[in-house]
Amino acid sequence: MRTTYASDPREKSPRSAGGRGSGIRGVSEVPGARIPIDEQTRVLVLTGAGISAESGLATFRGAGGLWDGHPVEQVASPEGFAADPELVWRFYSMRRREAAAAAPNDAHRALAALEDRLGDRFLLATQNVDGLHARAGSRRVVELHGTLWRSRCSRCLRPPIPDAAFPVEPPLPRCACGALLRPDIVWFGEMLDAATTQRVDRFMRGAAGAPFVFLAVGTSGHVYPAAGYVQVARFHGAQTWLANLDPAENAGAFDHVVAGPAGTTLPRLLGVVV
Ligand code: BJW
Ligand code: ZN
Repeated sequence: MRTTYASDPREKSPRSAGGRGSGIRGVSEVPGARIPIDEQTRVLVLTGAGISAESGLATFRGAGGLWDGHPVEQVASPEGFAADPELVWRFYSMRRREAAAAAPNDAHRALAALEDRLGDRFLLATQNVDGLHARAGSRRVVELHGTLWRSRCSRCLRPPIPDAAFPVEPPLPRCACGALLRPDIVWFGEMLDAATTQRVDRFMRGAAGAPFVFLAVGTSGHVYPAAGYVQVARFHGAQTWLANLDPAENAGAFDHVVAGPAGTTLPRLLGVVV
């Protein structure tokens, strides 16, 4: 049984259909919603670009998946970097500038407030690379797709270095080995860092027997493995919630779907004051 909530608690869901007991496609009209979180509940949150939209940062698929006329895969893939490193560095320098100028919003703050309450029963896995969760005060954060604020060698295995520079034209930054530096970001076709995914896996396994909530926020459910976490969480007994502006690709896999801007829906859903 899936429940869909309108963004305003007084508003009835326009997608009402089916009713109670009608299976995964069943949608009922419920006035508002609050995620049940008690003193035993463990909460795993997955965030995507949508949570930073109210901070003024663009989402990926919002502009038709294009940046400056280039498909995202062209500027966020090892093949794209090999073909045109200057173009890729221009894209990431712009992203660094925009992220540095942005400030966390109420949705980031609501998650930090929930972590304050839950401590080690909370984990935040973000696909975002902007660093806004940490700036809002979140500490138990796993950056699945890396971060804008480090660079690493495109050839050797020297450790990543903190980097907040904005290279836009040659000479592009190079490693001591002579190869080009690149943003420490997980691009399409690249493996996620094993330590980060293991931390998420461990948290899910640790939920055995305890009440467990999985909450995805501001993510279109297109990109794996993050888009599959809802299924894994469900396997581990989680009640699953999605808080998103538009219907996500994997919305059908969630028990509860809440439509609306995260800066409004999250404080209410989590019962926190921001
Ligand atoms: C709001 C809002 C508001 C707006 N409030 N909501 C299984 C099946 C098929 C393919 C694969 C698979 N497993 C792996 C793959 C391949 C690939 C993949 O998933 N491809 C799919 C596109 C089909 N995955 C990978 O390559 C990953 N690597 C991997 O799995 O390695 C092993 C492997 C490799 C190859 C084959 C098989 C296995 C790596 C993925 C790395 C993704 N990297 C990017 C770019 C770099 C980061 C950066 O530069 O920032 O990460 S892609 C891009 O998409 C970015 C994002 O983190 C990611 C997810 O996007 P997100 O966050 O969901 O954003 P949007 O824009 O899509 O959605 C925003 C949502 O917010 C919308 O729904 C709005 O409605 C909503 N919204 N305002 C609430 N105010
Ligand atoms: Zn090197």
